[in-house]
Amino acid sequence: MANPKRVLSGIQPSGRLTIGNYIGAMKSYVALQEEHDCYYMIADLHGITVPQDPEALREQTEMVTALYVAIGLNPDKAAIFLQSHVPAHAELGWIMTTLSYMGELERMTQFKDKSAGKEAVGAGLFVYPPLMAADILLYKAHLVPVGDDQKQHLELTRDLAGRFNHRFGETLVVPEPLIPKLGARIMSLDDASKKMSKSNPNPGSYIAMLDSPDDIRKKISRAKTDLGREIAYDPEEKPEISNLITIFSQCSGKSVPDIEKAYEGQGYGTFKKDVAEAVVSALEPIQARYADIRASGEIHRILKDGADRAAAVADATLREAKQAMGFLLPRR
Ligand code: AQP
Repeated sequence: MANPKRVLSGIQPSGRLTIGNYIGAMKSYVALQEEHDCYYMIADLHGITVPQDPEALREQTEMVTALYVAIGLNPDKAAIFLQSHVPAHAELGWIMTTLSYMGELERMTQFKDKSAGKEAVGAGLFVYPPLMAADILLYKAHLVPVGDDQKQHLELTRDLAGRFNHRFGETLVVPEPLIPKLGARIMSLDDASKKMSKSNPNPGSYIAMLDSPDDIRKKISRAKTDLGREIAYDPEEKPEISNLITIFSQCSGKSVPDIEKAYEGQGYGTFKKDVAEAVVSALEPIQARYADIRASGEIHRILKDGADRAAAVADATLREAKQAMGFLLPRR
């Protein structure tokens, strides 16, 4: 490793993962594991900040774990683990909550979006960002690969790390977000003003990584399109087509200008068919590997090994942080 950095990221098992999760975050996970010391968690403690059916939570947790491996993560290189298997997350999460201000948490757009129009809003949703800060800070992560929607939470994490260090002495690392240049915010297929999201009640709004080829074709053929017929990348004027161009580019490896050139003078029909085929081709090998991993029964061993490696790092940071704050530590 030339200049290895510590990397931490995670995904909530709150639904079926979408190509938004894949393009915005997971593709970077794989690229980073070759050069860096990577920790990728399944954020189950975050998942329960909105109500989850216990059976569904178990299934989705296994599904996310198997998808991590299916996209190409190597458990011998990157630690793959459940957030709930490393208790230090909850403990540093509480500490970060005590360092957070109500005003800054009230300004979080994810909290505002997820609580909008709800009569009863769980307190867990409100304190989600300090728990996310703890996830990252426990590993002294330098880099956090995330989609654009997590930028604000990363800013808060940086503020909390700085606040901690200022009050208690240099202990935590201030992390940097790693956000892809293209595909940082894949939008809903039915409304390009909203991001594609796995917990959207309309399955037509997203493409799940495990959708069948036929479902993918149907969903893309029904995806909303802008007025006109020009295939041009212009997120302001043509948000729906620009979203499809982004998906096409990220799934095929073709550049945006090459795609625009190839479809000059053609209508949306042919373009949409080709987008669908690119998505199907990108997901097919992942789906095949996914089936093998689920059948192998390897998931629990991978998670055990990952949690052991993660806990060794996380427990040491937690101990350091508590010592700096003045907690009496148990004698070893
Ligand atoms: N539409 C998206 N485009 C690009 N990146 C995305 N991510 C999520 N949606 C998109 C990125 O995926 C990672 C994991 O996200 P998460 O599961 O922790 O929660 P989220 O950001 O709230 O994603 P979802 O799919 O919308 O989940 P739900 O519906 O459960 O809230 C993050 O890096 C995120 O940026």
